[in-house]
Amino acid sequence: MSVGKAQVAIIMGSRSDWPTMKAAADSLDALGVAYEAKVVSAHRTPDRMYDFAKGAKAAGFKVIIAGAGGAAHLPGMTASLTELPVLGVPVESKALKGMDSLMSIVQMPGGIPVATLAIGEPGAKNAGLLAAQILALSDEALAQRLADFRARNTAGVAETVED
Ligand code: RP5
Repeated sequence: MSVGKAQVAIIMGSRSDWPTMKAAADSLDALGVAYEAKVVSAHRTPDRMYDFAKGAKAAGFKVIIAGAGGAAHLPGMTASLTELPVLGVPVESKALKGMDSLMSIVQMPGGIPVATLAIGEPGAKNAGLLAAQILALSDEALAQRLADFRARNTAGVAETVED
């Protein structure tokens, strides 16, 4: 975990979501953004979810990344309890391969937005990057690290198909 005061909270419905959500943490680590990761379940620990979401802004968080699978209420419920931006990551479920998670998170009725990413690890990775981009709007050093990160990505793409 990055040192410093966490500006990003990564919450997830179960410990079983961590192998997916770790990709968000890895993105933030790569960009030197401090985060805090915790398990907060909308249906198993509703009081913890309420307390976390209500206190998130005062705790100094600027962005919340929320991952959940199945009937994935966590991102939407969290978004309903805070004005901080919530980035939702649909965790891949066994039964429906994450389509249930995706539809649960993306189909928010108008009024309470959740910015929904792709299913699984790519979504978690991008959630970390998107959180960093949001923070970079008011952090020039981070904006530069993001620009360097993208430049490295670009430089790593070969144009030829063979070595
Ligand atoms: C959701 O149920 C979690 O977000 C997780 O993706 C899914 C399964 O949870 P476990 O049964 O593995 O704890 O609440």
